[in-house]
Amino acid sequence: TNKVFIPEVFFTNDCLTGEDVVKSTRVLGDLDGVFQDKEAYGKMNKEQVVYHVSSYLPVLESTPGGLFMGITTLYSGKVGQEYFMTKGHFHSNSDRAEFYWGVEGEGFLILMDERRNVWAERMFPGSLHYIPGKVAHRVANTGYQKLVFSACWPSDAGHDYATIADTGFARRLVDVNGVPTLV
Ligand code: M6P
Ligand code: ZN
Repeated sequence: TNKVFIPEVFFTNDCLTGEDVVKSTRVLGDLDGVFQDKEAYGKMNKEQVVYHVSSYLPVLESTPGGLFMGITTLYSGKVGQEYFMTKGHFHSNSDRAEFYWGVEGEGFLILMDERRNVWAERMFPGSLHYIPGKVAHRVANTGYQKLVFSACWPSDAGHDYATIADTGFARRLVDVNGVPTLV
């Protein structure tokens, strides 16, 4: 089905922009350096949409004690043998935790702790994932349809993309003879 969960929003935020819902899109060109296979990446259309995020922000960013909610739609695809995935991040306030839960489609949540241990949890409609503080997180779509997942995180968590940009994840999720495998 093509049903995507769109919440009815029962809050009015005090955000400076006056927007309750902030939508953002990441195209392939925004993910330079994210995928292993530079040659395959180089040949692909950089305008191709990899994922959309709708963020529900009832309070200002960095407010202590509040919560944010997001819905990410990650399309199916690969760069070389590596599945389309989100950029991934630690939190700027590194001890802040987060929930992810699967809504539609299938994939894996890839997690990495500060000692660079990496593991993955299968995502599917109804799967629930607790991401402890100090654990980097990214999602890969291993299916043939879009993967939709939701997230809830503290409004003072922030995104630390720099650590991942510098050193990446210690393992990658790739298609090995049709089987998603962490290598
Ligand atoms: C989830 C949340 C958001 C995040 C989004 C995309 O909705 O964790 O905070 O922005 O996924 O992930 P990323 O920021 O790593 O691209
Ligand atoms: Zn997060």
